[in-house]
Amino acid sequence: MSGLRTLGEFVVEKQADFPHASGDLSSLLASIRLAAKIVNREINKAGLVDITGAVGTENVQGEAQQKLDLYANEKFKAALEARDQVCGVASEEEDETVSFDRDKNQHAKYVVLMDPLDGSSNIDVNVSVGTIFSIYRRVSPVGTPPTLEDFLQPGHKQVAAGYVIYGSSTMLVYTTGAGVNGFTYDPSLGTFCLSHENMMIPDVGKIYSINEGNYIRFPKGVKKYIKYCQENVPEDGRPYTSRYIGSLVSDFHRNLLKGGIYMYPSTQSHPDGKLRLLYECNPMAFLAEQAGGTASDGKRRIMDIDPKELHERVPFFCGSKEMVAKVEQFIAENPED
Ligand code: P6P
Repeated sequence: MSGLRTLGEFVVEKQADFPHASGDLSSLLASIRLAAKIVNREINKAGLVDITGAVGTENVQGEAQQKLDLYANEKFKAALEARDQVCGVASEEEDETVSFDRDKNQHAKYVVLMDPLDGSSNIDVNVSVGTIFSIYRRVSPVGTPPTLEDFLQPGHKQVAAGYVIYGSSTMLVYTTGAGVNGFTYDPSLGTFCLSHENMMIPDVGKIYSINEGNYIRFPKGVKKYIKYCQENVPEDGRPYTSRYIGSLVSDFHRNLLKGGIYMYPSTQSHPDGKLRLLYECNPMAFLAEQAGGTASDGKRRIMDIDPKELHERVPFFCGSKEMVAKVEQFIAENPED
């Protein structure tokens, strides 16, 4: 176990790896760290105070908004706006992009896209949920309001990405393109401490994560991959196992540690898949690739997809590279009619 190193110290240390780094990204990550602590505090007492449950409104996806969805959205927006590094955000909870209007924000060079509280329908049943974030350099001129083009960038342009998982312990896992590192929150210190240095996902695993309730509506290749997992026992004699929490961050985090594949294919109700390209799939794809894994839509590398719309969805296959390659092979061999 490496000596006690906090997230703040680690980010500054790693900043030195970028000779031209001005410290802006470090400060941006510090604002995400702060918001994560605030949201963590509320989630940990959800159920004791009137902050669980739906608010009776829907987001742009037509999904019931949970009180904590909106709480998390406001806290992350406020933390990002309070500093000088971000000119605007896009969020699952916002129909349009949000431009930060103060002069210091319009001179900022980054935009952030986020799912402030992914899996929030699980909160009332005390299942882990998460925040997902994705950071880009703006492409519009500094000193002006951000434009939609600042947000519609392919995933390979990401400067940084990560998630917070509010689970049995709260962790912040992120990458700036130099590997993946995980920090566990110590509430007694109010600090994230390095607990998982240079995280790597095994090339192959035994876990497949998919909502098999949609089985009859899956593409043929996906059905064949599921049957392959169920009928084949790998050489080590240990069979595959199905694990699906219904919270992307939780399923991804477990697969990152143990090896595995997360799949959300196209279904009848979601012909383009359910997950959003910009603030769910791209950040998780960046993390997966930085940890030695892969992420595709079944055919294309997720991070090569050119976004057309802010909330566009894509089918998502992400995790251990040999497992993603296998399902891609089945999809290629079994084209839809
Ligand atoms: P389903 C949560 O709403 C989410 O976006 C992911 O976190 C999760 O993996 C998926 O949707 C669950 O969707 O259709 O299986 O309930």
